[in-house]
Amino acid sequence: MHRCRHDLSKGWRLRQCDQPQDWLPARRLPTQVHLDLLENKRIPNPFLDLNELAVRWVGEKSWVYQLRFKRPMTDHENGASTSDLILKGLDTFARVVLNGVEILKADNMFLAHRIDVTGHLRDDNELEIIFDSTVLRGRQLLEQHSHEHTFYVRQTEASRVPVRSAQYNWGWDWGPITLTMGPWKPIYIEQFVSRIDDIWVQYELSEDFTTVSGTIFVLTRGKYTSTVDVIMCLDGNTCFEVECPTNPDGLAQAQFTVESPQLWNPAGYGKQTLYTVKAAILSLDSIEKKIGFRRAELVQKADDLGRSFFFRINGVDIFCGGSCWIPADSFLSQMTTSRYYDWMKLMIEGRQNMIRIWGGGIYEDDALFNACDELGILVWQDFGFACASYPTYPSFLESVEEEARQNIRRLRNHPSLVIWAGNNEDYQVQERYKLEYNYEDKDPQSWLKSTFPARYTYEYLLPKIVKEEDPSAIYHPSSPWGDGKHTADPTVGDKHQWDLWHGGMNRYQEAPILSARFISEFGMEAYPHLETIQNMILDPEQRHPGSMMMDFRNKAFDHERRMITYIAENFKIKYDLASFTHLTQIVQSDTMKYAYESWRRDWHARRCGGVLVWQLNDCWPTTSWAIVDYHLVKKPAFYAISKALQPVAVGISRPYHSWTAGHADPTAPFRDNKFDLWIANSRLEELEVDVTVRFISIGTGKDVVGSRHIKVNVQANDITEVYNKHDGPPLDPQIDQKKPFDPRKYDAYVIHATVSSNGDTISSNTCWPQPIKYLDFGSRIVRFKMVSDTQIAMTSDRPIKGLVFEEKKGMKLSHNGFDLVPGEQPVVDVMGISLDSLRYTFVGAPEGSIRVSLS
Ligand code: BMA
Repeated sequence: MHRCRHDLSKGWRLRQCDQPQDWLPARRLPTQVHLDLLENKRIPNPFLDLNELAVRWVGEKSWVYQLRFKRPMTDHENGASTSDLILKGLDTFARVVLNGVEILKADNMFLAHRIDVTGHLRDDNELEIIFDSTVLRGRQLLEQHSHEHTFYVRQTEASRVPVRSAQYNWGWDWGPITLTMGPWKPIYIEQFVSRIDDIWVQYELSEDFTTVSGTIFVLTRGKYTSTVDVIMCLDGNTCFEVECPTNPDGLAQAQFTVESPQLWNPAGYGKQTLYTVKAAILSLDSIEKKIGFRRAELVQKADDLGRSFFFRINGVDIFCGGSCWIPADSFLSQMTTSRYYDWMKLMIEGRQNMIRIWGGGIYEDDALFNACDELGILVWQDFGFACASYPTYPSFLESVEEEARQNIRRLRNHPSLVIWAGNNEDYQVQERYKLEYNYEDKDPQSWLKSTFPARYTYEYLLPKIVKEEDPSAIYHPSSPWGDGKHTADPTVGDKHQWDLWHGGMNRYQEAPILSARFISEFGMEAYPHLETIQNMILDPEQRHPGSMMMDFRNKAFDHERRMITYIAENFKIKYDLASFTHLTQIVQSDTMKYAYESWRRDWHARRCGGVLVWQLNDCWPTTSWAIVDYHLVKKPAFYAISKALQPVAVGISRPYHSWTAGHADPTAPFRDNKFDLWIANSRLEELEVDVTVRFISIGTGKDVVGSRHIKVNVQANDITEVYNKHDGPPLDPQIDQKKPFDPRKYDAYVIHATVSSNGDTISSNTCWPQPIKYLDFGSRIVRFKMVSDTQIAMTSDRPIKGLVFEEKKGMKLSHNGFDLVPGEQPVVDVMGISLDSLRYTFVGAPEGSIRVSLS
């Protein structure tokens, strides 16, 4: 009898534990309590208005899910000797009772469970799962363990810290307090005589990549498993096949060698070849998985700055331009394979090649990793700890160990997974609260006795488990982390650069001095587009900046001060919803432009190995640092990153002059005509290009001098500096310090560069004098021309800053967030909306939302 699966996803009901009669039908599994209550109209939609508050009570109750089902088939009928109940994930404190007998007590959301229920099944069965409140149980655990550990915590209450559950459920500075519960992953019964428990591969590529050799491991359970058939194939062609004996533990180890293997490469560096490995036991069971061969290295080599931190894949140094990822839904059981694929495809569309799965969420779903394998996205996965001082009492560590082993085993075949990090920002908690930490002390047992015992987890336990389960995996103790140095140290390891927005609240124009060896977080908040705002706040009276509902939905500390400061420093403030939305979005996209361009420039000599924005996505409709909102609607920042990550990208910068520091001279930025120009190239070949530089008056739109042309030999996988502190044309002659300065009469220019190769423009860029608010944007309009049913061209006879089309769910643009200059005519592909329904605005436009008029 072949292994068979009996689905238990339908027919469940649930009730509050203290309401014995009040059964409600449950959704099809997977599900969580809030979703079932919503479906039964017992709670309002937590994603609307202030409803998060109206559903908080749900998380403080206990709930029971119940299913009655017939015996799937008798052992006698199907010849199976064993029936296992599989629970892929329970959120979080759960007692599982089958026919009145407790068969499992669970307390870790990240674990899957397999229970032999052969002796428990009857003709008519009743399965009950009782979920306890995570927050109440968390508070009890705090009390129980407070004598042995101080639960320091950043972000919401400490009761999350002793609970092995996705930490963002307690609320985060971008997400609501949901405190979910329920069977968040599938549940089913498996019947078998024998089964294959797992198949995985350890391999090594020869130095020159011409041979791959290694071992395919197959773990079997049950009877008749003395041998297994093991096969590896590519596109249906078998490249390795063997019948392999198992050892007394049921483990088979098949050594293999494949000549001239096709490699798995990150997107943009070749194909993402995936081989299939299969194992079969007679006709009783078979299993197959995908595997990709690649060599991944994290290069941390001493250099004149400190130590490098960059990834080398298949011998090629890869600049990692990407994003940090949070759980894509506050109610994770709603996530589907297609939603994961849509998100990852969007990464590729935005030219991003690395995603960091942040530790306050989950060990992500197989679907996300499958998509990354297929698309060539490198994955950085944090272990599930964030922003706290975690305990190390024995039952906690046992649970952590089990969770780590299970998840490494689940994910270790994915070629996309290139690094595990111990946690998110827990060493910052150690620093903030001055917890004991002596880098020179290398005795893990002594760490356990310190006031920062979690060091044991991150520097001893997890690396040991990673080594045992996946010996070739790369492990990094934390994000951020650099050899035990202060987490803010820019010379080693990765860094979370929060002196933008948080911390020092530096201006984004200062990005060049905020560089580090690898920026694994930095960000800037922006509103989502208007449609998303309208759909999350029903009362039109509440749809304005600073309303109670707008403030409530932005969970970041001091958000209004920070946001308004960045806008006020750079733009004339307009406070109506449409204009303000636009300004927040331009602040965010300009921040991305400055950051990605200047930090990518530091790829030269590998001074900076990568930049990951905080954050790609949202878990509900909100205002946050996300560059794409909950509904997958992109903010202009998404496109700014995409442009900065073009394979060949020209960058221009002007010297930074502070304009509000004490006695700063506000005319200085306009008297300084110096500029830098460089070309970043991620291609592996040199390239000869033509560069044209124009200097265009912002007031008149005319070129103030003739353009400059230069041929440049662009270095492979490097940065080519073209101009350094180069003189642009003299600025407006009236800028003479001996005469009074009249801002109204004065004009400035944008520097515009295009790079072309064989006559095709491959990159362009516009550099504005800063701050934008000092510039006069009077009398300018944008003309739109229909090029085809789905294409629109734009022109203007004066420079335009930050033209943004309003985006909506289901609509797709090839680019958004434009700086226009006279003489250029960018064309945008538009899908999912008719061209004449498009609305837009730009900096200094008469209105915050203008309808496109086509000629
Ligand atoms: C980082 C993250 C998150 C947080 C973000 C924004 O440090 O790791 O904890 O959401 O900052 O404050």
